[in-house]
Amino acid sequence: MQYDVAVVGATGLVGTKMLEILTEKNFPVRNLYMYASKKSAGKEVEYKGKSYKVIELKKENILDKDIDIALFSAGGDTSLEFAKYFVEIGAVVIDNSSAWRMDKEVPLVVPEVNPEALKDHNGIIANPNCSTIQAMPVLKALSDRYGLERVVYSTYQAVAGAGIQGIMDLQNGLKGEKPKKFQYDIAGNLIPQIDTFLDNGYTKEEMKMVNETRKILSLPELRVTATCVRVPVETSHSESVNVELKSDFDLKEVFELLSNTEGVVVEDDTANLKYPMPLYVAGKDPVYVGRIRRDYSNKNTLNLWIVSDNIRKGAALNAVQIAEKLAEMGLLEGAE
Ligand code: 2RA
Repeated sequence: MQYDVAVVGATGLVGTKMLEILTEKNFPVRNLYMYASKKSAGKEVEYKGKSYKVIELKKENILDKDIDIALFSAGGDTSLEFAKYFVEIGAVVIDNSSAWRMDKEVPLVVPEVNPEALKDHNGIIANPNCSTIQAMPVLKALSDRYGLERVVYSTYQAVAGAGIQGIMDLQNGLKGEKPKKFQYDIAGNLIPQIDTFLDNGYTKEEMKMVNETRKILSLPELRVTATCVRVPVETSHSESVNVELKSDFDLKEVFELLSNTEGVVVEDDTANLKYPMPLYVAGKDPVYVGRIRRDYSNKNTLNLWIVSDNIRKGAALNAVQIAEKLAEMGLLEGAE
């Protein structure tokens, strides 16, 4: 089966990575359409050695096409305005923005964690937030084996999460220039704010982690809290995750369980100073977990350190994996 694919936001950081991953995976693309805003329309974008002209994202440029999958990474407002036209022509939209993540009619999916949710889609599937995605395969495995009582996230998020301008702020900041994207210097600094503040004192990013974790794991009452921090690292988010389980565990068994979990690599050998680090995880597909240890201050509790490439598994790769899973489950129209 082959598919007509649209990439919406094709010139952005995640859009570019989506194209790279479609290439790496040799995804069966029949026709490819690159969409972006008026500003980028007409630019040339390469895919597998062929040049494609970027199409302006507007209704009439969508309704005249026959598209099977639309991979969106162009921001929430763009998704809210244009996804419906792709749905109208029969495409399945896989959306990287936060626009529909908490909509009851929209599945929020990490393919190795809750693929069954895809069956309920109504044309739109939401890709979770990057910092949520990377914790999911690990927490799902622990949840299935021991049950989850409470999760405490503390994140160390790379500047790539804020797009190309975030990366520029770090690179230019290292040369002494002032930031344009972030409100404070990021080079040589930490910013304990990602996205805007809500009335409850949390940031939107923190509440995304709380709400998305509950939805993906189908645990609406799970006790979850998060503190999200921007760090001067280019790519890959890191997270310290404290997990209280419903039953006690044997640490060796936890190592075994996580070593056998799809999409997860255990990198934990403290005798040889082995643990995952963002610099070395960048460019890789799996979620890496290390520093796995018992939290002696609380019953049935584990401490974990989870690192993953936020542009790959945290965004573009997860979106393409959703498309692959849809195809595998026979939920995509395509052409022989
Ligand atoms: C960030 N989680 O790291 C966001 C991107 N979706 O800023």
